[in-house]
Amino acid sequence: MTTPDATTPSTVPQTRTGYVTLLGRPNAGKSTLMNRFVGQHLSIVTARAQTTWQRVTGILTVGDAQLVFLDTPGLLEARDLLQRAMLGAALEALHEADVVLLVVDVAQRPRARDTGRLEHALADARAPVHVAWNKTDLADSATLEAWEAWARSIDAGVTHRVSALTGTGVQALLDALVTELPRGPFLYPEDDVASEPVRFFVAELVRETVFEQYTQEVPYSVFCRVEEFRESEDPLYIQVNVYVERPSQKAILVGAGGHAIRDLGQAARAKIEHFLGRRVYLDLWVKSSKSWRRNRARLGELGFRVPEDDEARRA
Ligand SMILES: Nc1nc2c(ncn2[C@@H]2O[C@H](COP(=O)(O)OP(=O)(O)O)[C@@H](O)[C@H]2O)c(=O)[nH]1
Ligand SMILES: [Mg+2]
Repeated sequence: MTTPDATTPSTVPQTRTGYVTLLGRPNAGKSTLMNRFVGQHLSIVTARAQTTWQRVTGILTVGDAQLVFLDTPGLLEARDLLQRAMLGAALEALHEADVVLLVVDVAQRPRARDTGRLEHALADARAPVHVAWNKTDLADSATLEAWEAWARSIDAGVTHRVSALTGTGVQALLDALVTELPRGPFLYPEDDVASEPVRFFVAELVRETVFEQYTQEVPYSVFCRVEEFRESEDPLYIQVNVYVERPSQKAILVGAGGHAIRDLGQAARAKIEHFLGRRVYLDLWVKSSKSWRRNRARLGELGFRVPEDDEARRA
């Protein structure tokens, strides 16, 4: 290859850049994998399914390549309006992809219900597909072989064995993804890791902590929003409204003598301080917003986009 001289710049950029959309069933490890790629805890991770509600962007610039990862909510059966918005966000990110990265939990055996969902989504993919067999640290060879057989049967794309948790295979996967990126100028400054505002991450860290500290359906009824962010104060003052769907859940969140909300505040504050690298005063206000998961206007205010024509319901 010849080096273009300084006076006549080449019209073909030397850099590669593009969107890598992570797609898969709930709990497959999509968010863990994206965090591993970018080396930061950007997308919330919990042991429970359906915790990523909106898409989260993670940016990685290595050498001449910039990968813009889109972490998405899982491909699920959308029953309520929030789930329809979640599925809509996943399908929208699929359409923006330059490369699709299908993430599969191979600690579980393939079941028709799961593979059917994945096949349905892949039928819509216009970009090249790579498959990450994730959780190989837990998988046995018979299960892996069953998944490989499925991938061959549908001609799914190039497959990679990884563990997002331990990091095994992740570098090789990354190298393979880079080769798929189209040539073009970087979409973001080289040092950027995220595109969402800091407030988004703060609210998500509170929500992640809710998943860790409360059981059953409660975390699925909670949405968090930063209402105030006073940068000039030390410690930094942050007020977060924690919305629940019913007044009875408000009592659960606060707990007897306010113990539960105090524990939530302490644990969330520690995460936010780690994320921001400075001292924080976290002020949590619990509020009730009746059945917000089913309320189109309310979801809109909270930043969700519920598909009008319901592409999500048909999917
Ligand atoms: N053992 C193991 N657990 C994993 C791996 N990747 C993710 N997990 C766990 O699987 C659960 C779901 O992960 P998450 O990233 O939230 O999945 P998502 O719903 O696809 O975004 C969490 O408890 C993770 O710690 C992996 O490679 N190995
Ligand atoms: Mg997730």
